[in-house]
Amino acid sequence: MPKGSDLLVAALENEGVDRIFGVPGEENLDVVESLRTSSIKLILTRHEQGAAFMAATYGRLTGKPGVCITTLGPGALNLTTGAAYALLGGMPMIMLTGQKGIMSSRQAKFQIVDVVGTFKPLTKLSLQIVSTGSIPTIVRDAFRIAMEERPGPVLLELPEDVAGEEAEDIAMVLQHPIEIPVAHRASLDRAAEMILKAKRPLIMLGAAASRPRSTSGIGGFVRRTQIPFFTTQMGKGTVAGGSKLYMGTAALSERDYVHDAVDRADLIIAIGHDTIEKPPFIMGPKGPQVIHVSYTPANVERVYFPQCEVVGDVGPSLELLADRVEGRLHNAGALLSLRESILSRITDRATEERWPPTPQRIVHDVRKVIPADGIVALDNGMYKIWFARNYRTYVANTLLLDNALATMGAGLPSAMLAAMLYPERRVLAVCGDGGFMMNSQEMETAVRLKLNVVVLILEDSAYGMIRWKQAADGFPDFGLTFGNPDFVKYAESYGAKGSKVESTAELIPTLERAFNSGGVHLVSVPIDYSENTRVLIDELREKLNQVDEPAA
Ligand SMILES: Cc1ncc(C[n+]2csc(CCOP(=O)(O)OP(=O)(O)O)c2C)c(N)n1
Ligand SMILES: [Mg+2]
Repeated sequence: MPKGSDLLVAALENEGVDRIFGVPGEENLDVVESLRTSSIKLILTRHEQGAAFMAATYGRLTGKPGVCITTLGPGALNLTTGAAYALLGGMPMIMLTGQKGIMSSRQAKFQIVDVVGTFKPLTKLSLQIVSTGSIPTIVRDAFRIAMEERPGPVLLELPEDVAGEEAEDIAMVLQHPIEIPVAHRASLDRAAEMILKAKRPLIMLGAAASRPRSTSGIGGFVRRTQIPFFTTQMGKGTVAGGSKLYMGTAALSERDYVHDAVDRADLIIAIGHDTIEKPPFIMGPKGPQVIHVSYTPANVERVYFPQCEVVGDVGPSLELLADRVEGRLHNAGALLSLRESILSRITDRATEERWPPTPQRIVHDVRKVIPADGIVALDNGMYKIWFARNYRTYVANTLLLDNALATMGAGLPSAMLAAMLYPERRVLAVCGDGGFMMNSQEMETAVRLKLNVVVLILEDSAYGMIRWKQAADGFPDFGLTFGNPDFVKYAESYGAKGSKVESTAELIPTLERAFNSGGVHLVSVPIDYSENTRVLIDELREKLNQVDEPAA
């Protein structure tokens, strides 16, 4: 007779789950035993947070939920940041947590916290399984909910006694394809009319444009309309940045060079924009009209209140919209004349020899060693703005960054997941010396799994982004610096390889060697963050004055 845990694992197999990340506890031992004889691989991590970031990134890259498992109380609570990462980032994920027996327990309240309650605001669904008979339907429902637009995390708590209980051999619920409805004809007609009337239209690609299911249809819309586009940080790559219509990425909310085009546009077609991202532009009473095209209606915010919404499956809806306007747009390229000046300002100082290297130089050199389909996964720090702004992407989901929860600590685990899914591609994690140390213990997991992954650590011995904001806000320099381990020795202690870049010219050859030698390789390089203030504050403020003068 099967046990509850056997039914759970059979239900996961029924969903096509091939691996589960986590740190089991006593309360999961029945599930671990059921996994042992299943087709599912158990991937142990060294912290539950790493497991959650990997599972969420699995969901992000495949569109199917990634699964992680932890014990009750302390283990489950270590999933909170990962749950929030998946919730804000729209990444499908299933979290399985253990619990003491619910029918009777001899351990009183030892280790018990209300996990299901804790996760209610951090998930789309948080539920305790109370009987073996409901397992097949609950699991099927959990996967559907996690995957449905907008995707996100689901938590299922399986108490120890339900897991160990003998159960009837219940049939699994079969899956079937589910299509998302296409936008209503009336909304397409309205949007087409606005596009046909626009004098200076612009397309913006946002976070939901990067969902695996979206990426194919969007390129066609851009090609057929020939309207230039810019992207949000999380919308990079869906349409190749090498395209002649790419105008830039909005890494800041206003005043950057890309905003020269945004500010002049009279219509923005925002495809897949999700207001969990730091605003890519600020709508105001006088600004451009906005058409929101996405799977779900727009959230109305003070900075985002579209005048028209095209809600439905993005690719097919855009195809219908393109049918209505193709060949009839006389102003499609009106803003293209700004492209050259925007893009050339962005690449300023990208080849400078200065030591330590500038962020622009580091982004430039990384691009040189990463092929078009290679994946760069960022942690969170100052360099994220530089990568979002300067790194050109040619393939969807090849720059994995988190502009939603913007948590530190996800760089290494998300890169590891990419390396597991795409062993044939180059994968690079780019981390600050602060963020790397938040989950650096997963180096052991990476070595144990024999992954090919390079980690570039940008050393400034500080929580640089906050230090920069502190200075920009006029506060004295205080409280944000720290010391670092010797990263080469640190890597070696895990059985990984380590290199230190000693001159700017050495960055590319060091990264090349790291990729060519295979395995897990840490490369540390110092970074000259004086560029943060010089460019992102002084230069952009200066530009604003120049723009303002003629108008005054
Ligand atoms: C988990 C978490 N803690 C704190 C922050 C706030 N924060 C954002 S960036 C940053 C500093 C990052 O330092 P580092 O990783 O060294 O990158 P750097 O900016 O120095 O390049 C901090 C503390 C955060 N986003 N996430
Ligand atoms: Mg730092």
